[in-house]
Amino acid sequence: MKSEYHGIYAALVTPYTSEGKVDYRELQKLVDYLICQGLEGFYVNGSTAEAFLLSEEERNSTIRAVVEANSGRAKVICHVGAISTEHAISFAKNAEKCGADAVSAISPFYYKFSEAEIVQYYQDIMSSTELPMFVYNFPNFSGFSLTAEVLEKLNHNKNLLGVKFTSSDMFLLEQIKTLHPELVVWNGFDEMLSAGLVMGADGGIGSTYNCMPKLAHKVYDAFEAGNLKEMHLYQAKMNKVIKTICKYGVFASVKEILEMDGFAFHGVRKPFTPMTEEGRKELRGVYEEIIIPNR
Ligand code: MN9
Repeated sequence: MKSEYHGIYAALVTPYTSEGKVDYRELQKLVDYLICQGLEGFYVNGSTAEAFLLSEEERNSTIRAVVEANSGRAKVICHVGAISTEHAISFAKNAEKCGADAVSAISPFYYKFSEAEIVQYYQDIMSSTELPMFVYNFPNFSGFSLTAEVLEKLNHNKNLLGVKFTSSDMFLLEQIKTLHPELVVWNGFDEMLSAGLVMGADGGIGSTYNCMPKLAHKVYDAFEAGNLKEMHLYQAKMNKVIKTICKYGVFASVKEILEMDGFAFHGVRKPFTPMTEEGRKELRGVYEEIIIPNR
């Protein structure tokens, strides 16, 4: 049976004002726009949101603004991960207070924490609220790779609901879903959405879905309809856009494309670099060639 958590979720980007402050109004406009485009939910304060470049207060206000704009229409998952368990718990409590549907957390990073320490970190966060938890597995960035055994340990907690799986290890994705069919697995690399779905993912959470929600949904719908050839075709179209997005910086590029649709986001926070003229031109090219005709 399909879980209530499925489909395409945007890992929301963070809009800024011309002074570099978080622009909550513009963020709320984005939430409304993406719901109208057919997305099933949002991942707030994730990597895509430049969460580790935001202050605690900004992260707390961001989830409040998203829940308010969403107004019960789509699902809202709040990423609460931090290097310190205490901070992560504080973000989780705030997410619960604001009315988020679930939390998610990257494993604590920078120090080489032991597996036991990482397990305890998740247990502590899960015990701090009533909200369900999606463990965020992103070995490239966090340095920690989730295993079926660690998940087994975490699964004793009633609040564990699933995994956001940002890795190209499709074997592991399949193993997780097969060993734990009750858990929800999210595909995390947008360029591999079709592969993740085929190997058992319930849906995808990603940054590029902000700027091509319809095309991403076509991949998902083709999979659901059992039309694998069509699914591959749409994935290949998406990947032409993603290739350009990756070339010029994922977050700056996604924002740049949304600006072509009328949003005002004012770039990315340092040390990320602003969009170049060359990037802007190339992104405009894929926007016109692929995004516009596929919505
Ligand atoms: O977690 C996202 N990863 C990051 C998911 O933001 C670092 C993905 O959506 C990627 O941005 C995307 C492009 O590689 O797949």
